[in-house]
Amino acid sequence: MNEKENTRISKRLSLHLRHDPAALGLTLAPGGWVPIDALLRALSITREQLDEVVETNAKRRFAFDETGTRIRASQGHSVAVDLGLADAAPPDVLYHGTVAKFLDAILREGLRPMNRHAVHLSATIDTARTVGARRGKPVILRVDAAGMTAAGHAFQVSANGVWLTASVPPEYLYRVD
Ligand code: HQG
Repeated sequence: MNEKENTRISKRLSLHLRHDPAALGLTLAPGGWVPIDALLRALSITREQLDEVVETNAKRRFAFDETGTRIRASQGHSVAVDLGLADAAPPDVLYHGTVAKFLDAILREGLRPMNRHAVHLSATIDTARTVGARRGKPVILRVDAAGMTAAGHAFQVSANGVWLTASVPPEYLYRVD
């Protein structure tokens, strides 16, 4: 499959596994899983195409279950879903990439999940910069994850290494210049 086709299928997977399964007549089972056979039928793609998209996805956005019969998005959902991720101890420092126009609101009220299920945080500045750059010139915030943990905030890490938390109050945020 060429790169364009791969990206097209990947975007459709993100759309339906994270945001709009109903458009394909699918519902997410607990954990966010959907049966692969139903998904293949709904998208008119083959198992080989699906395997290739999942394996080559640079951000490893999708994961199969241990039986190989179901698939889910590893993070990024807007529909109600409990991924069943266990709480995990984050590194002392995490990062969030955003853009200048959101900065005042973020430093006033903290990071909120907005349309998604959790705030997404990155383990490295580089990844945060890439996330922020989706919207313009990136602005990087350092998150005092150690302080949050000490105060009882829970974190989870997705299968593809994204750190998730319900919200980040402003006192744990520092602008990185
Ligand atoms: C901002 C992509 C105002 C926040 C990426 C962000 C990531 C606030 C936007 C993943 C705010 C939400 C997630 C507040 C947060 N006031 N703005 N209080 N709190 N914001 O897309 O983190 O390619 O939902 O800074 O790479 O940008 O889809 O979150 O700019 O991993 O796999 O509100 O999505 O991954 O935007 O990105 P998003 P995000 P995929």
